[in-house]
Amino acid sequence: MASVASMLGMPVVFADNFPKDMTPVAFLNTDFSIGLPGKSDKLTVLNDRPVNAETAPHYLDDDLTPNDLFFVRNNGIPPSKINKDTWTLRIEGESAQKSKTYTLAELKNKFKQYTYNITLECGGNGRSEFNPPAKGNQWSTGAVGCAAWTGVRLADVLQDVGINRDAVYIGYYGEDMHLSGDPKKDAISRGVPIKKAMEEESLIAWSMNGEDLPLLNGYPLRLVFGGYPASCSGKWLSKIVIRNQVHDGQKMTGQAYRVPCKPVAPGTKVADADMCIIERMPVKSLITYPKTGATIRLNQSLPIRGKAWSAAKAIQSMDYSIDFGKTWQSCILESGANKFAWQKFSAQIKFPEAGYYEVWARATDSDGDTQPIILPGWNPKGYLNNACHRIAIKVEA
Ligand SMILES: Nc1nc2c(c(=O)[nH]1)N[C@H]1C(S)=C(S)[C@@H](COP(=O)(O)O)O[C@H]1N2
Ligand SMILES: [Mo]
Repeated sequence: MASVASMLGMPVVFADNFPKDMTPVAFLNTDFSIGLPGKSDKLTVLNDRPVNAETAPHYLDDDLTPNDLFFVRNNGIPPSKINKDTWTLRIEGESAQKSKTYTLAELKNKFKQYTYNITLECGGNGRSEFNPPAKGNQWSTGAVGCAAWTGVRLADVLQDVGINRDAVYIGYYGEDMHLSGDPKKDAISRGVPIKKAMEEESLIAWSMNGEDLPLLNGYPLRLVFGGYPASCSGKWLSKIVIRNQVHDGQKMTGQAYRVPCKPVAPGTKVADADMCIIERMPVKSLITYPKTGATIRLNQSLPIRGKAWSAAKAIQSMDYSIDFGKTWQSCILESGANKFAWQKFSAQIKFPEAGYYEVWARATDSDGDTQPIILPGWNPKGYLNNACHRIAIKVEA
């Protein structure tokens, strides 16, 4: 209800009475929807407190995901009343040589600007398929998108401040509010190893596809890290700490964004000490055309299109199967704009006779990692599901 109020700019008069687990009609995809600011009503809204919305595969068919179709994963309540002229980013921490504060204008003027196409995917994307189920947003396949992000290199800014030799990690802080409304609590404060922070594609970005970031994607400033869970890409960014230990902010510790260090049987309870931080998103792909359930005639061939991505240097090959994985044919695979950009694939499929088929798609990356056909390793929080995407096709005589 706090989200409804902030988005409508008016109070929800009887907010206290609203049942906890119910979604306000205003957020449902109906004719009466006020929608999410800057977002298409084609997004599937999973939750309103905090706001979480995903993109169906057939809406990810653009080369770059349009801003209004880019998924939203909030852990708290986004800031309201943002003034980008007075917004600042502070860099400090045990392993920073000094503390420094930059305005947006200073970031833009002082450092070289870069644009990279980078795929962001929530670590919990695909969670809804795990059994026994994992608590958390029941993402289907749509907590992913690829945009052209413009900003400055995080490395350049960190170097301007000065990094001590003992630096091991960076952590971020954003201006969103903890769900409890307690200003002393952070909604989320994660980070990455210093080595990742220093990579050339690691950005502090203010622009997405040539426009200001949408409010829900972190306006006016955010981090962007490809190949890592998107939870590392801090939104509404106001502070970065250079740490001499692994950052221990909100959702860095315990079981959050961690998987068992060694595989476990489904349903196993795993002690915190045996959970390891996710530092790599797995190879994955989506068929973005046609929409599942398409019907064609036997004498037609079916064009398919999609996207593939991984934390590795590149996707090396892309295959499809129409016989439930017995045989695989290769797709045409295009190269990506840069590391961490998703890559387009396509194929023309002929079917042998009329009937029900599934098209399965499987990507293999330059590290030789490939997608599993069935659900990969169960884990308590339901992360890293990179099973092959499947669509249903009816072929009529
Ligand atoms: N400040 C802040 N940064 C954040 C979050 C958040 O709730 N607050 N969510 C994280 C998570 S879990 C994900 S998956 C990505 C989602 O980015 P998007 O909403 O722009 O798609 O942002 C990350 N950065
Ligand atoms: Mo996430």
